[in-house]
Amino acid sequence: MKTAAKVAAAWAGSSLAIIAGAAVVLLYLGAGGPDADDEAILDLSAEDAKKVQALVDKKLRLRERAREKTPEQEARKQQRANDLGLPAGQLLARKWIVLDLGYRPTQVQYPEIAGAVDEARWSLKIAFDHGDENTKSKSLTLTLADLRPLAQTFGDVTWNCVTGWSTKGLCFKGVPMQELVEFIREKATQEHGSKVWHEDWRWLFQSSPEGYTVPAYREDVMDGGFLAIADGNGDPLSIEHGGIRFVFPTLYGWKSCKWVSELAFLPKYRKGWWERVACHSRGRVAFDERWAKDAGAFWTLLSSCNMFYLRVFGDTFAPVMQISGQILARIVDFLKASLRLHNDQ
Ligand SMILES: Nc1nc2c(c(=O)[nH]1)N[C@H]1C(S)=C(S)[C@@H](COP(=O)(O)O)O[C@H]1N2
Ligand SMILES: [Mo]
Repeated sequence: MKTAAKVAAAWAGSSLAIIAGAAVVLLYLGAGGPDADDEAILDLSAEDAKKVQALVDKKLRLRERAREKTPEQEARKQQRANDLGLPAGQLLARKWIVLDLGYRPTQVQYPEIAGAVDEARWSLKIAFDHGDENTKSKSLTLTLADLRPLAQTFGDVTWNCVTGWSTKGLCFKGVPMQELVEFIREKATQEHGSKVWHEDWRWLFQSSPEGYTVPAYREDVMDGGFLAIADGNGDPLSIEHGGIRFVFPTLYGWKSCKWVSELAFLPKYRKGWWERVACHSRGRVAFDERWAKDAGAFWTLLSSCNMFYLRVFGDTFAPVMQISGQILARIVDFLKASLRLHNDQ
């Protein structure tokens, strides 16, 4: 097939998937709305009630069976991944794909990184507000001058996106999480005394100026994670790949915030952009932690479409995925706003 025909076919297919997907999201969000009828009152004879119960049981059994994978299916999935040296359920993309909501930090919101990171003006805010008097509006600002002396080289990182593509062999210069946290702890104590830093933080909550937010669990980010300040050669990362951004190799890509501008170290879980509609709280690659429990079916369907296209069209599919993803992000944003369901907290 000619490339143009392939792209057109991929487009048509993914548009359909998105429209179907949006309908399902709408249903899913709508069904969880405040006026869902939880306990319908039925007036059935004992015999009819039995029949209904039998039907329901049968449906439930069918659903269970559809969910279970046979050991052979599991093994095949694992084997396919092993052949590529990738985690289960991932396919190799030759290039490091740029993937985000399509909202880029603008000149107005974030002059430091519009176009390219203005390294002299870049800063990262650490917010310590824990809702008490000691920490109220207390914060800290880190600059690149703070971070550069702490940077190390990270070679051969594999990038795993939750939608099923992976890239191998990425290299970075970055500040290891341990060093970053220790630096923040010391600087916070120096500037604000001992009460702002909570030793027992559990979640790293990352935000960027265009509105992306994402929580990542302490143990996971400490497991080889780092704040990337340059590529392996020491050149700045492109703005498309997030300029100065987090990289958490044990987690799926959505946990690593691009253009990160603010951090909070939280004692309790708080959902971010994707966790509100689709994604798992932890997101560990080794445990296949992709989707939130009740949203799994829809997103599994959508990412299967994605995998299908990736398998058939290879990297030709990347721009289609990017644009479809951006359209999907707009739909989700619209639904979030209009249904006002699923609060951030
Ligand atoms: N600010 C921001 N960070 C983000 C995203 C985003 O949309 N906005 N997308 C996430 C997702 S889903 C992935 S896979 C990676 C993609 O990073 P890349 O574009 O450098 O491949 O960034 C993550 N971080
Ligand atoms: Mo992703």
